[in-house]
Amino acid sequence: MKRSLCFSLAALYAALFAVAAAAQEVTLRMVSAFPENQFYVKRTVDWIDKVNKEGKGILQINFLGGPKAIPTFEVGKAVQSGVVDIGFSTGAFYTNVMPEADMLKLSETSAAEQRRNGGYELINKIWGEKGNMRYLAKVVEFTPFHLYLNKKIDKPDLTGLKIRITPVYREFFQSMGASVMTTAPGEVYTALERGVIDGYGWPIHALFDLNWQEKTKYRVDPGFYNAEVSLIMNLDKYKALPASAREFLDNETLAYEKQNDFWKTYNQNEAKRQAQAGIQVITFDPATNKAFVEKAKEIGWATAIKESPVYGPQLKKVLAR
Ligand code: 173
Repeated sequence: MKRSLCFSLAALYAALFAVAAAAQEVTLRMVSAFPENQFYVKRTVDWIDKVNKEGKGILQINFLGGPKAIPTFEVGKAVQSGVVDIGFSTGAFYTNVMPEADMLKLSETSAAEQRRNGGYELINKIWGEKGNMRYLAKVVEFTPFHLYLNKKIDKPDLTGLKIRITPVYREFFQSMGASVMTTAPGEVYTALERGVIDGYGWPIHALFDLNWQEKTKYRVDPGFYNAEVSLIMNLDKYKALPASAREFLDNETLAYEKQNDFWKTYNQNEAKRQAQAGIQVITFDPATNKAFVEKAKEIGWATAIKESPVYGPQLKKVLAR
């Protein structure tokens, strides 16, 4: 009799504990600005699975999907307003929230260095103040952008060519005479297929995810800038998290960021894959190549400082070398 009372009390406590834990468990709604068939997103969905396993009773992430849920260029606004809690995006997709969003492409210091040199705090100051966002972690870096073309050029002159862009490439490509057209990644394949564009800006990787190799003849080397893709969160929601959930989320996002060396080998393989797919490299003489990269950087910072006279120079101190 005593024994069974003891058992039933233990069971009762266990049940109460489970109820209390479940009451504390927070579920965050997340969307991706990149299409779901992109490797970035699949890798992030794997990370979410791990978070959800480890976060039982503390925190869960509910992945709602890619641009079909929220269009690419609306994800930043959705995070800012709290329509969703977390966004997986690059800054170029939410310059409609603040111009600073696109400036992280100018990073020459790594995310790890930015955690140490005050960069991470500065980013969070700006993202909080102007975007009502918490910048959780950068999960793609060490990745240059390139110009991809279907017409051959023998010098960095894009006069007469129509190039698909995002804000990442606008001023740089325009400085070479290109006429430009902004599209989300999801629209590039059709634009290439229809011959609406002669080329596009894109990182060294992830062409194959969207089958663009089928419609791409050339890649211009060298690459320039440093692709940034990150997890951003609505700041009110972040602040309202129970301390244990916030600590858990900070740890999980940091652990994800710490895997960024992954991209170094991944990118080497992607370049090989492009060669195997018949994409030819266009490159110039060493002096022209050097000037090409320097011009990208110069135009990038000039634009940043013009668009954000206070934060542009502050960001330069922690991002540039
Ligand atoms: O070209 C793009 O769509 C773009 O701006 C970008 C930025 C970071 C990673 C991938 C693409």
